[in-house]
Amino acid sequence: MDLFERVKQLRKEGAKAIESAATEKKLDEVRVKLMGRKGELTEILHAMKEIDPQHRREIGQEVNQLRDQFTERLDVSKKALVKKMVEQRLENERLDVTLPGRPVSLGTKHVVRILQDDLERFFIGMGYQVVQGPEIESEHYNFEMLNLPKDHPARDMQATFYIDDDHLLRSQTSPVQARTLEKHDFKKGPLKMISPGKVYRRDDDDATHSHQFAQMEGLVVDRHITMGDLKGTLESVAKHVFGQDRETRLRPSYFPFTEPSVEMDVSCFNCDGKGCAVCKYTGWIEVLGAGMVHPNVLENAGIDSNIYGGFAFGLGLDRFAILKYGVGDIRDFYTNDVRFLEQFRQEEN
Ligand code: FA5
Repeated sequence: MDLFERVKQLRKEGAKAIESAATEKKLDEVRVKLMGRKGELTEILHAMKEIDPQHRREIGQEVNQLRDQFTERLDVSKKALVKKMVEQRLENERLDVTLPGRPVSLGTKHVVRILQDDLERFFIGMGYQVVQGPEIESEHYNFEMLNLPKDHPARDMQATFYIDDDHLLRSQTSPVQARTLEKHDFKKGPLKMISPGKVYRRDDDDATHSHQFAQMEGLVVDRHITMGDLKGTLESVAKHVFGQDRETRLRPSYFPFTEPSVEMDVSCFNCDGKGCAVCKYTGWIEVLGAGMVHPNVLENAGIDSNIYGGFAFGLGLDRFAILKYGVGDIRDFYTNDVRFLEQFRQEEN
């Protein structure tokens, strides 16, 4: 085929190839094929050496013209492809800002925490301060300061999780009593405090016992505090939490750090006091221990027990929650089934 024919054919084929390149990559391949160093136009230029000078000029003009033409078409095609790509991306990534947002599901407070917050407000309203104590406690505060010397048999009831010989996960919130008594300055007024928090025991877990649970300690020390003050306080707490109708009773008990000591029971929510498996067929569920602060506890903290006296109580927040909400098993508080926990959303305050 003579060179004129090749140019003519290349003009046709080149235009078609440029037109049908659907992507920028394909278009670039076409460019290289037509105009690259080893491309078809270059080949024609090389072949021009072999023809006579008169035709060479003519062909040269045609080839130049064709190169200009290809350059322009490639340019136009590239612009069109880029525009198409941008439009397509804009379309794909279109954001409808008018769509309603996805709802964020909010967690709820844990039911024991809800009760704790409620009781804190109740006691703050009666002039109590809220005090925190450590969960890893020394034997000194967990036992000794509370009138439980080493080898005292009552320690066995609370044999618990030891960290080392002198430290344990506190078995009760009562050590906060001792810590606060040591620091309190009675010249500034009486001591009225509560201390909520987690405690740990080697208890056999059942419907009303867990190896970890929450207590709220209470302590009032001043001159002339009587058992009547204790009884009135406990009854008003019980009425506040359980309403006027649920029955309560105080029963004599023993704690080394109070004398006399009592325990308060609330009538069983499950059987209304008739007796069932939840209350171990007694009709009552124990919710707190309490009593008049033992003189030794005051003296251990450097307070003259001839002048000052007081009452203390330690209530089980989980037990309160069980009774208030009719929960069949304390373990439901700790297995973290959100369906269980969400039921108390409306109690949140
Ligand atoms: C005490 O822990 C004393 N520190 C309470 C106290 C404080 C008495 C101040 C006097 C003065 P007790 O071991 O009875 O006492 O526990 C108190 C309350 O914690 C119980 O009434 C009960 O409501 C709760 N409780 C006890 N053991 C468990 C358990 N294993 N699981 C859940 N709640 C418990």
